[in-house]
Formats: sequence, structure tokens, C-alpha cells
Amino acid sequence: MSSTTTDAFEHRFHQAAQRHERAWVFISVVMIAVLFIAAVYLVVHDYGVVAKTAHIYADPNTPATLADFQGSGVKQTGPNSYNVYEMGRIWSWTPGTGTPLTLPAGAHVTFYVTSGDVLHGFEIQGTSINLTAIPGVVGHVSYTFDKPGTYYIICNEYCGAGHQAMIGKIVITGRAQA
Ligand SMILES: [Cu+2]
Repeated sequence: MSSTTTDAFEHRFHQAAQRHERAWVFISVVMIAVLFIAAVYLVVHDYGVVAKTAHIYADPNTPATLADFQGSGVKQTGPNSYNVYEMGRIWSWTPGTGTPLTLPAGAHVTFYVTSGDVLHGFEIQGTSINLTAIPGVVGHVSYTFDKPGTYYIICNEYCGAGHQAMIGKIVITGRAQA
């Protein structure tokens, strides 16, 4: 090859390399932007609330004596608003799957969650609800279920041999008649 052919080849090679570099710089910038937007979105939408809104403190040895945790778990507080009380203990949620929590779609629901023994993770699958159930602390989070259906509560904080059996059930019915 003469030196001019080599130069022409190198010139084309460098042009192609530059195109690739520009493309990958562009892809990297887009990825950083997407991750940044996703992080802001999740913070704004309170994903992964870890009992930061706790405002009720109970004797860690006797949380079950709190009156609200004695009933069926659901208390209507307004025309379209409900409170739900869930207690975690090794290894079940109360109320559990045997007594599903029944709520209408579109209702404003506030979950109050505590633990009777060790740390548990209160997660409702298919939603952004994720609270740590802490003995002696009642955490709360509000949520509105838009779609009717069955939702399961799981424990996402390993709590011992029967951890995977900690399941609760929420049945969301059609919207309440106005
Ligand atoms: Cu667990």
C-alpha cells in the first residue's frame, strides 16, 4: 500500500471510531438522565417508606393491647376513607389470609403497621407500599387502590424459619356507590 492509501484508510477508520464514540457518549448521557429522573420520581412518590411517618409509640412488649389492633383490621373513618391495622408476629400477619381485608377501589386507605416481636417488612405486592414493622412503633402510610382485585401482603424482612409463610390478603372490590 502506498502511504496515501494508508492515510485515506486511517482517515475513514478515525471517522468511524468518532461516530461510535459520539453514539456511546450520547447513550451514556441518556442513561444517566433516565436514572436521575427515575430516582427523583421514586423519591417524590414515596417509594420504600420505612416507617418514617411513625407517630405512635407503644410499649414494645404489649403492642397487641392497642385497641385498634384488636378488631377485624378495617375501620371506616369517612364516606370513602378507611384505616387498616396490621400486626406482624413470627410468622403471620394479623389479619392474615383467613380474614382478607376488604376495601373499595378508589378509597383513601391508611395502613397502620406494627410488630409484636421482631422486625418484619410490610409489603403489598403490586403497590409502592413497603414499611418496616417495628416493635413499639406504629408506622403508617396512605394509599388508594385504583384497580379491583386481590393483593397480597408479604414479609420482606427475613424473620426466621417461617418467614415465607407471612402472608395477608386484601380484596379490592368495585368502587363504592357515591
Ligand atoms: Cu419475615
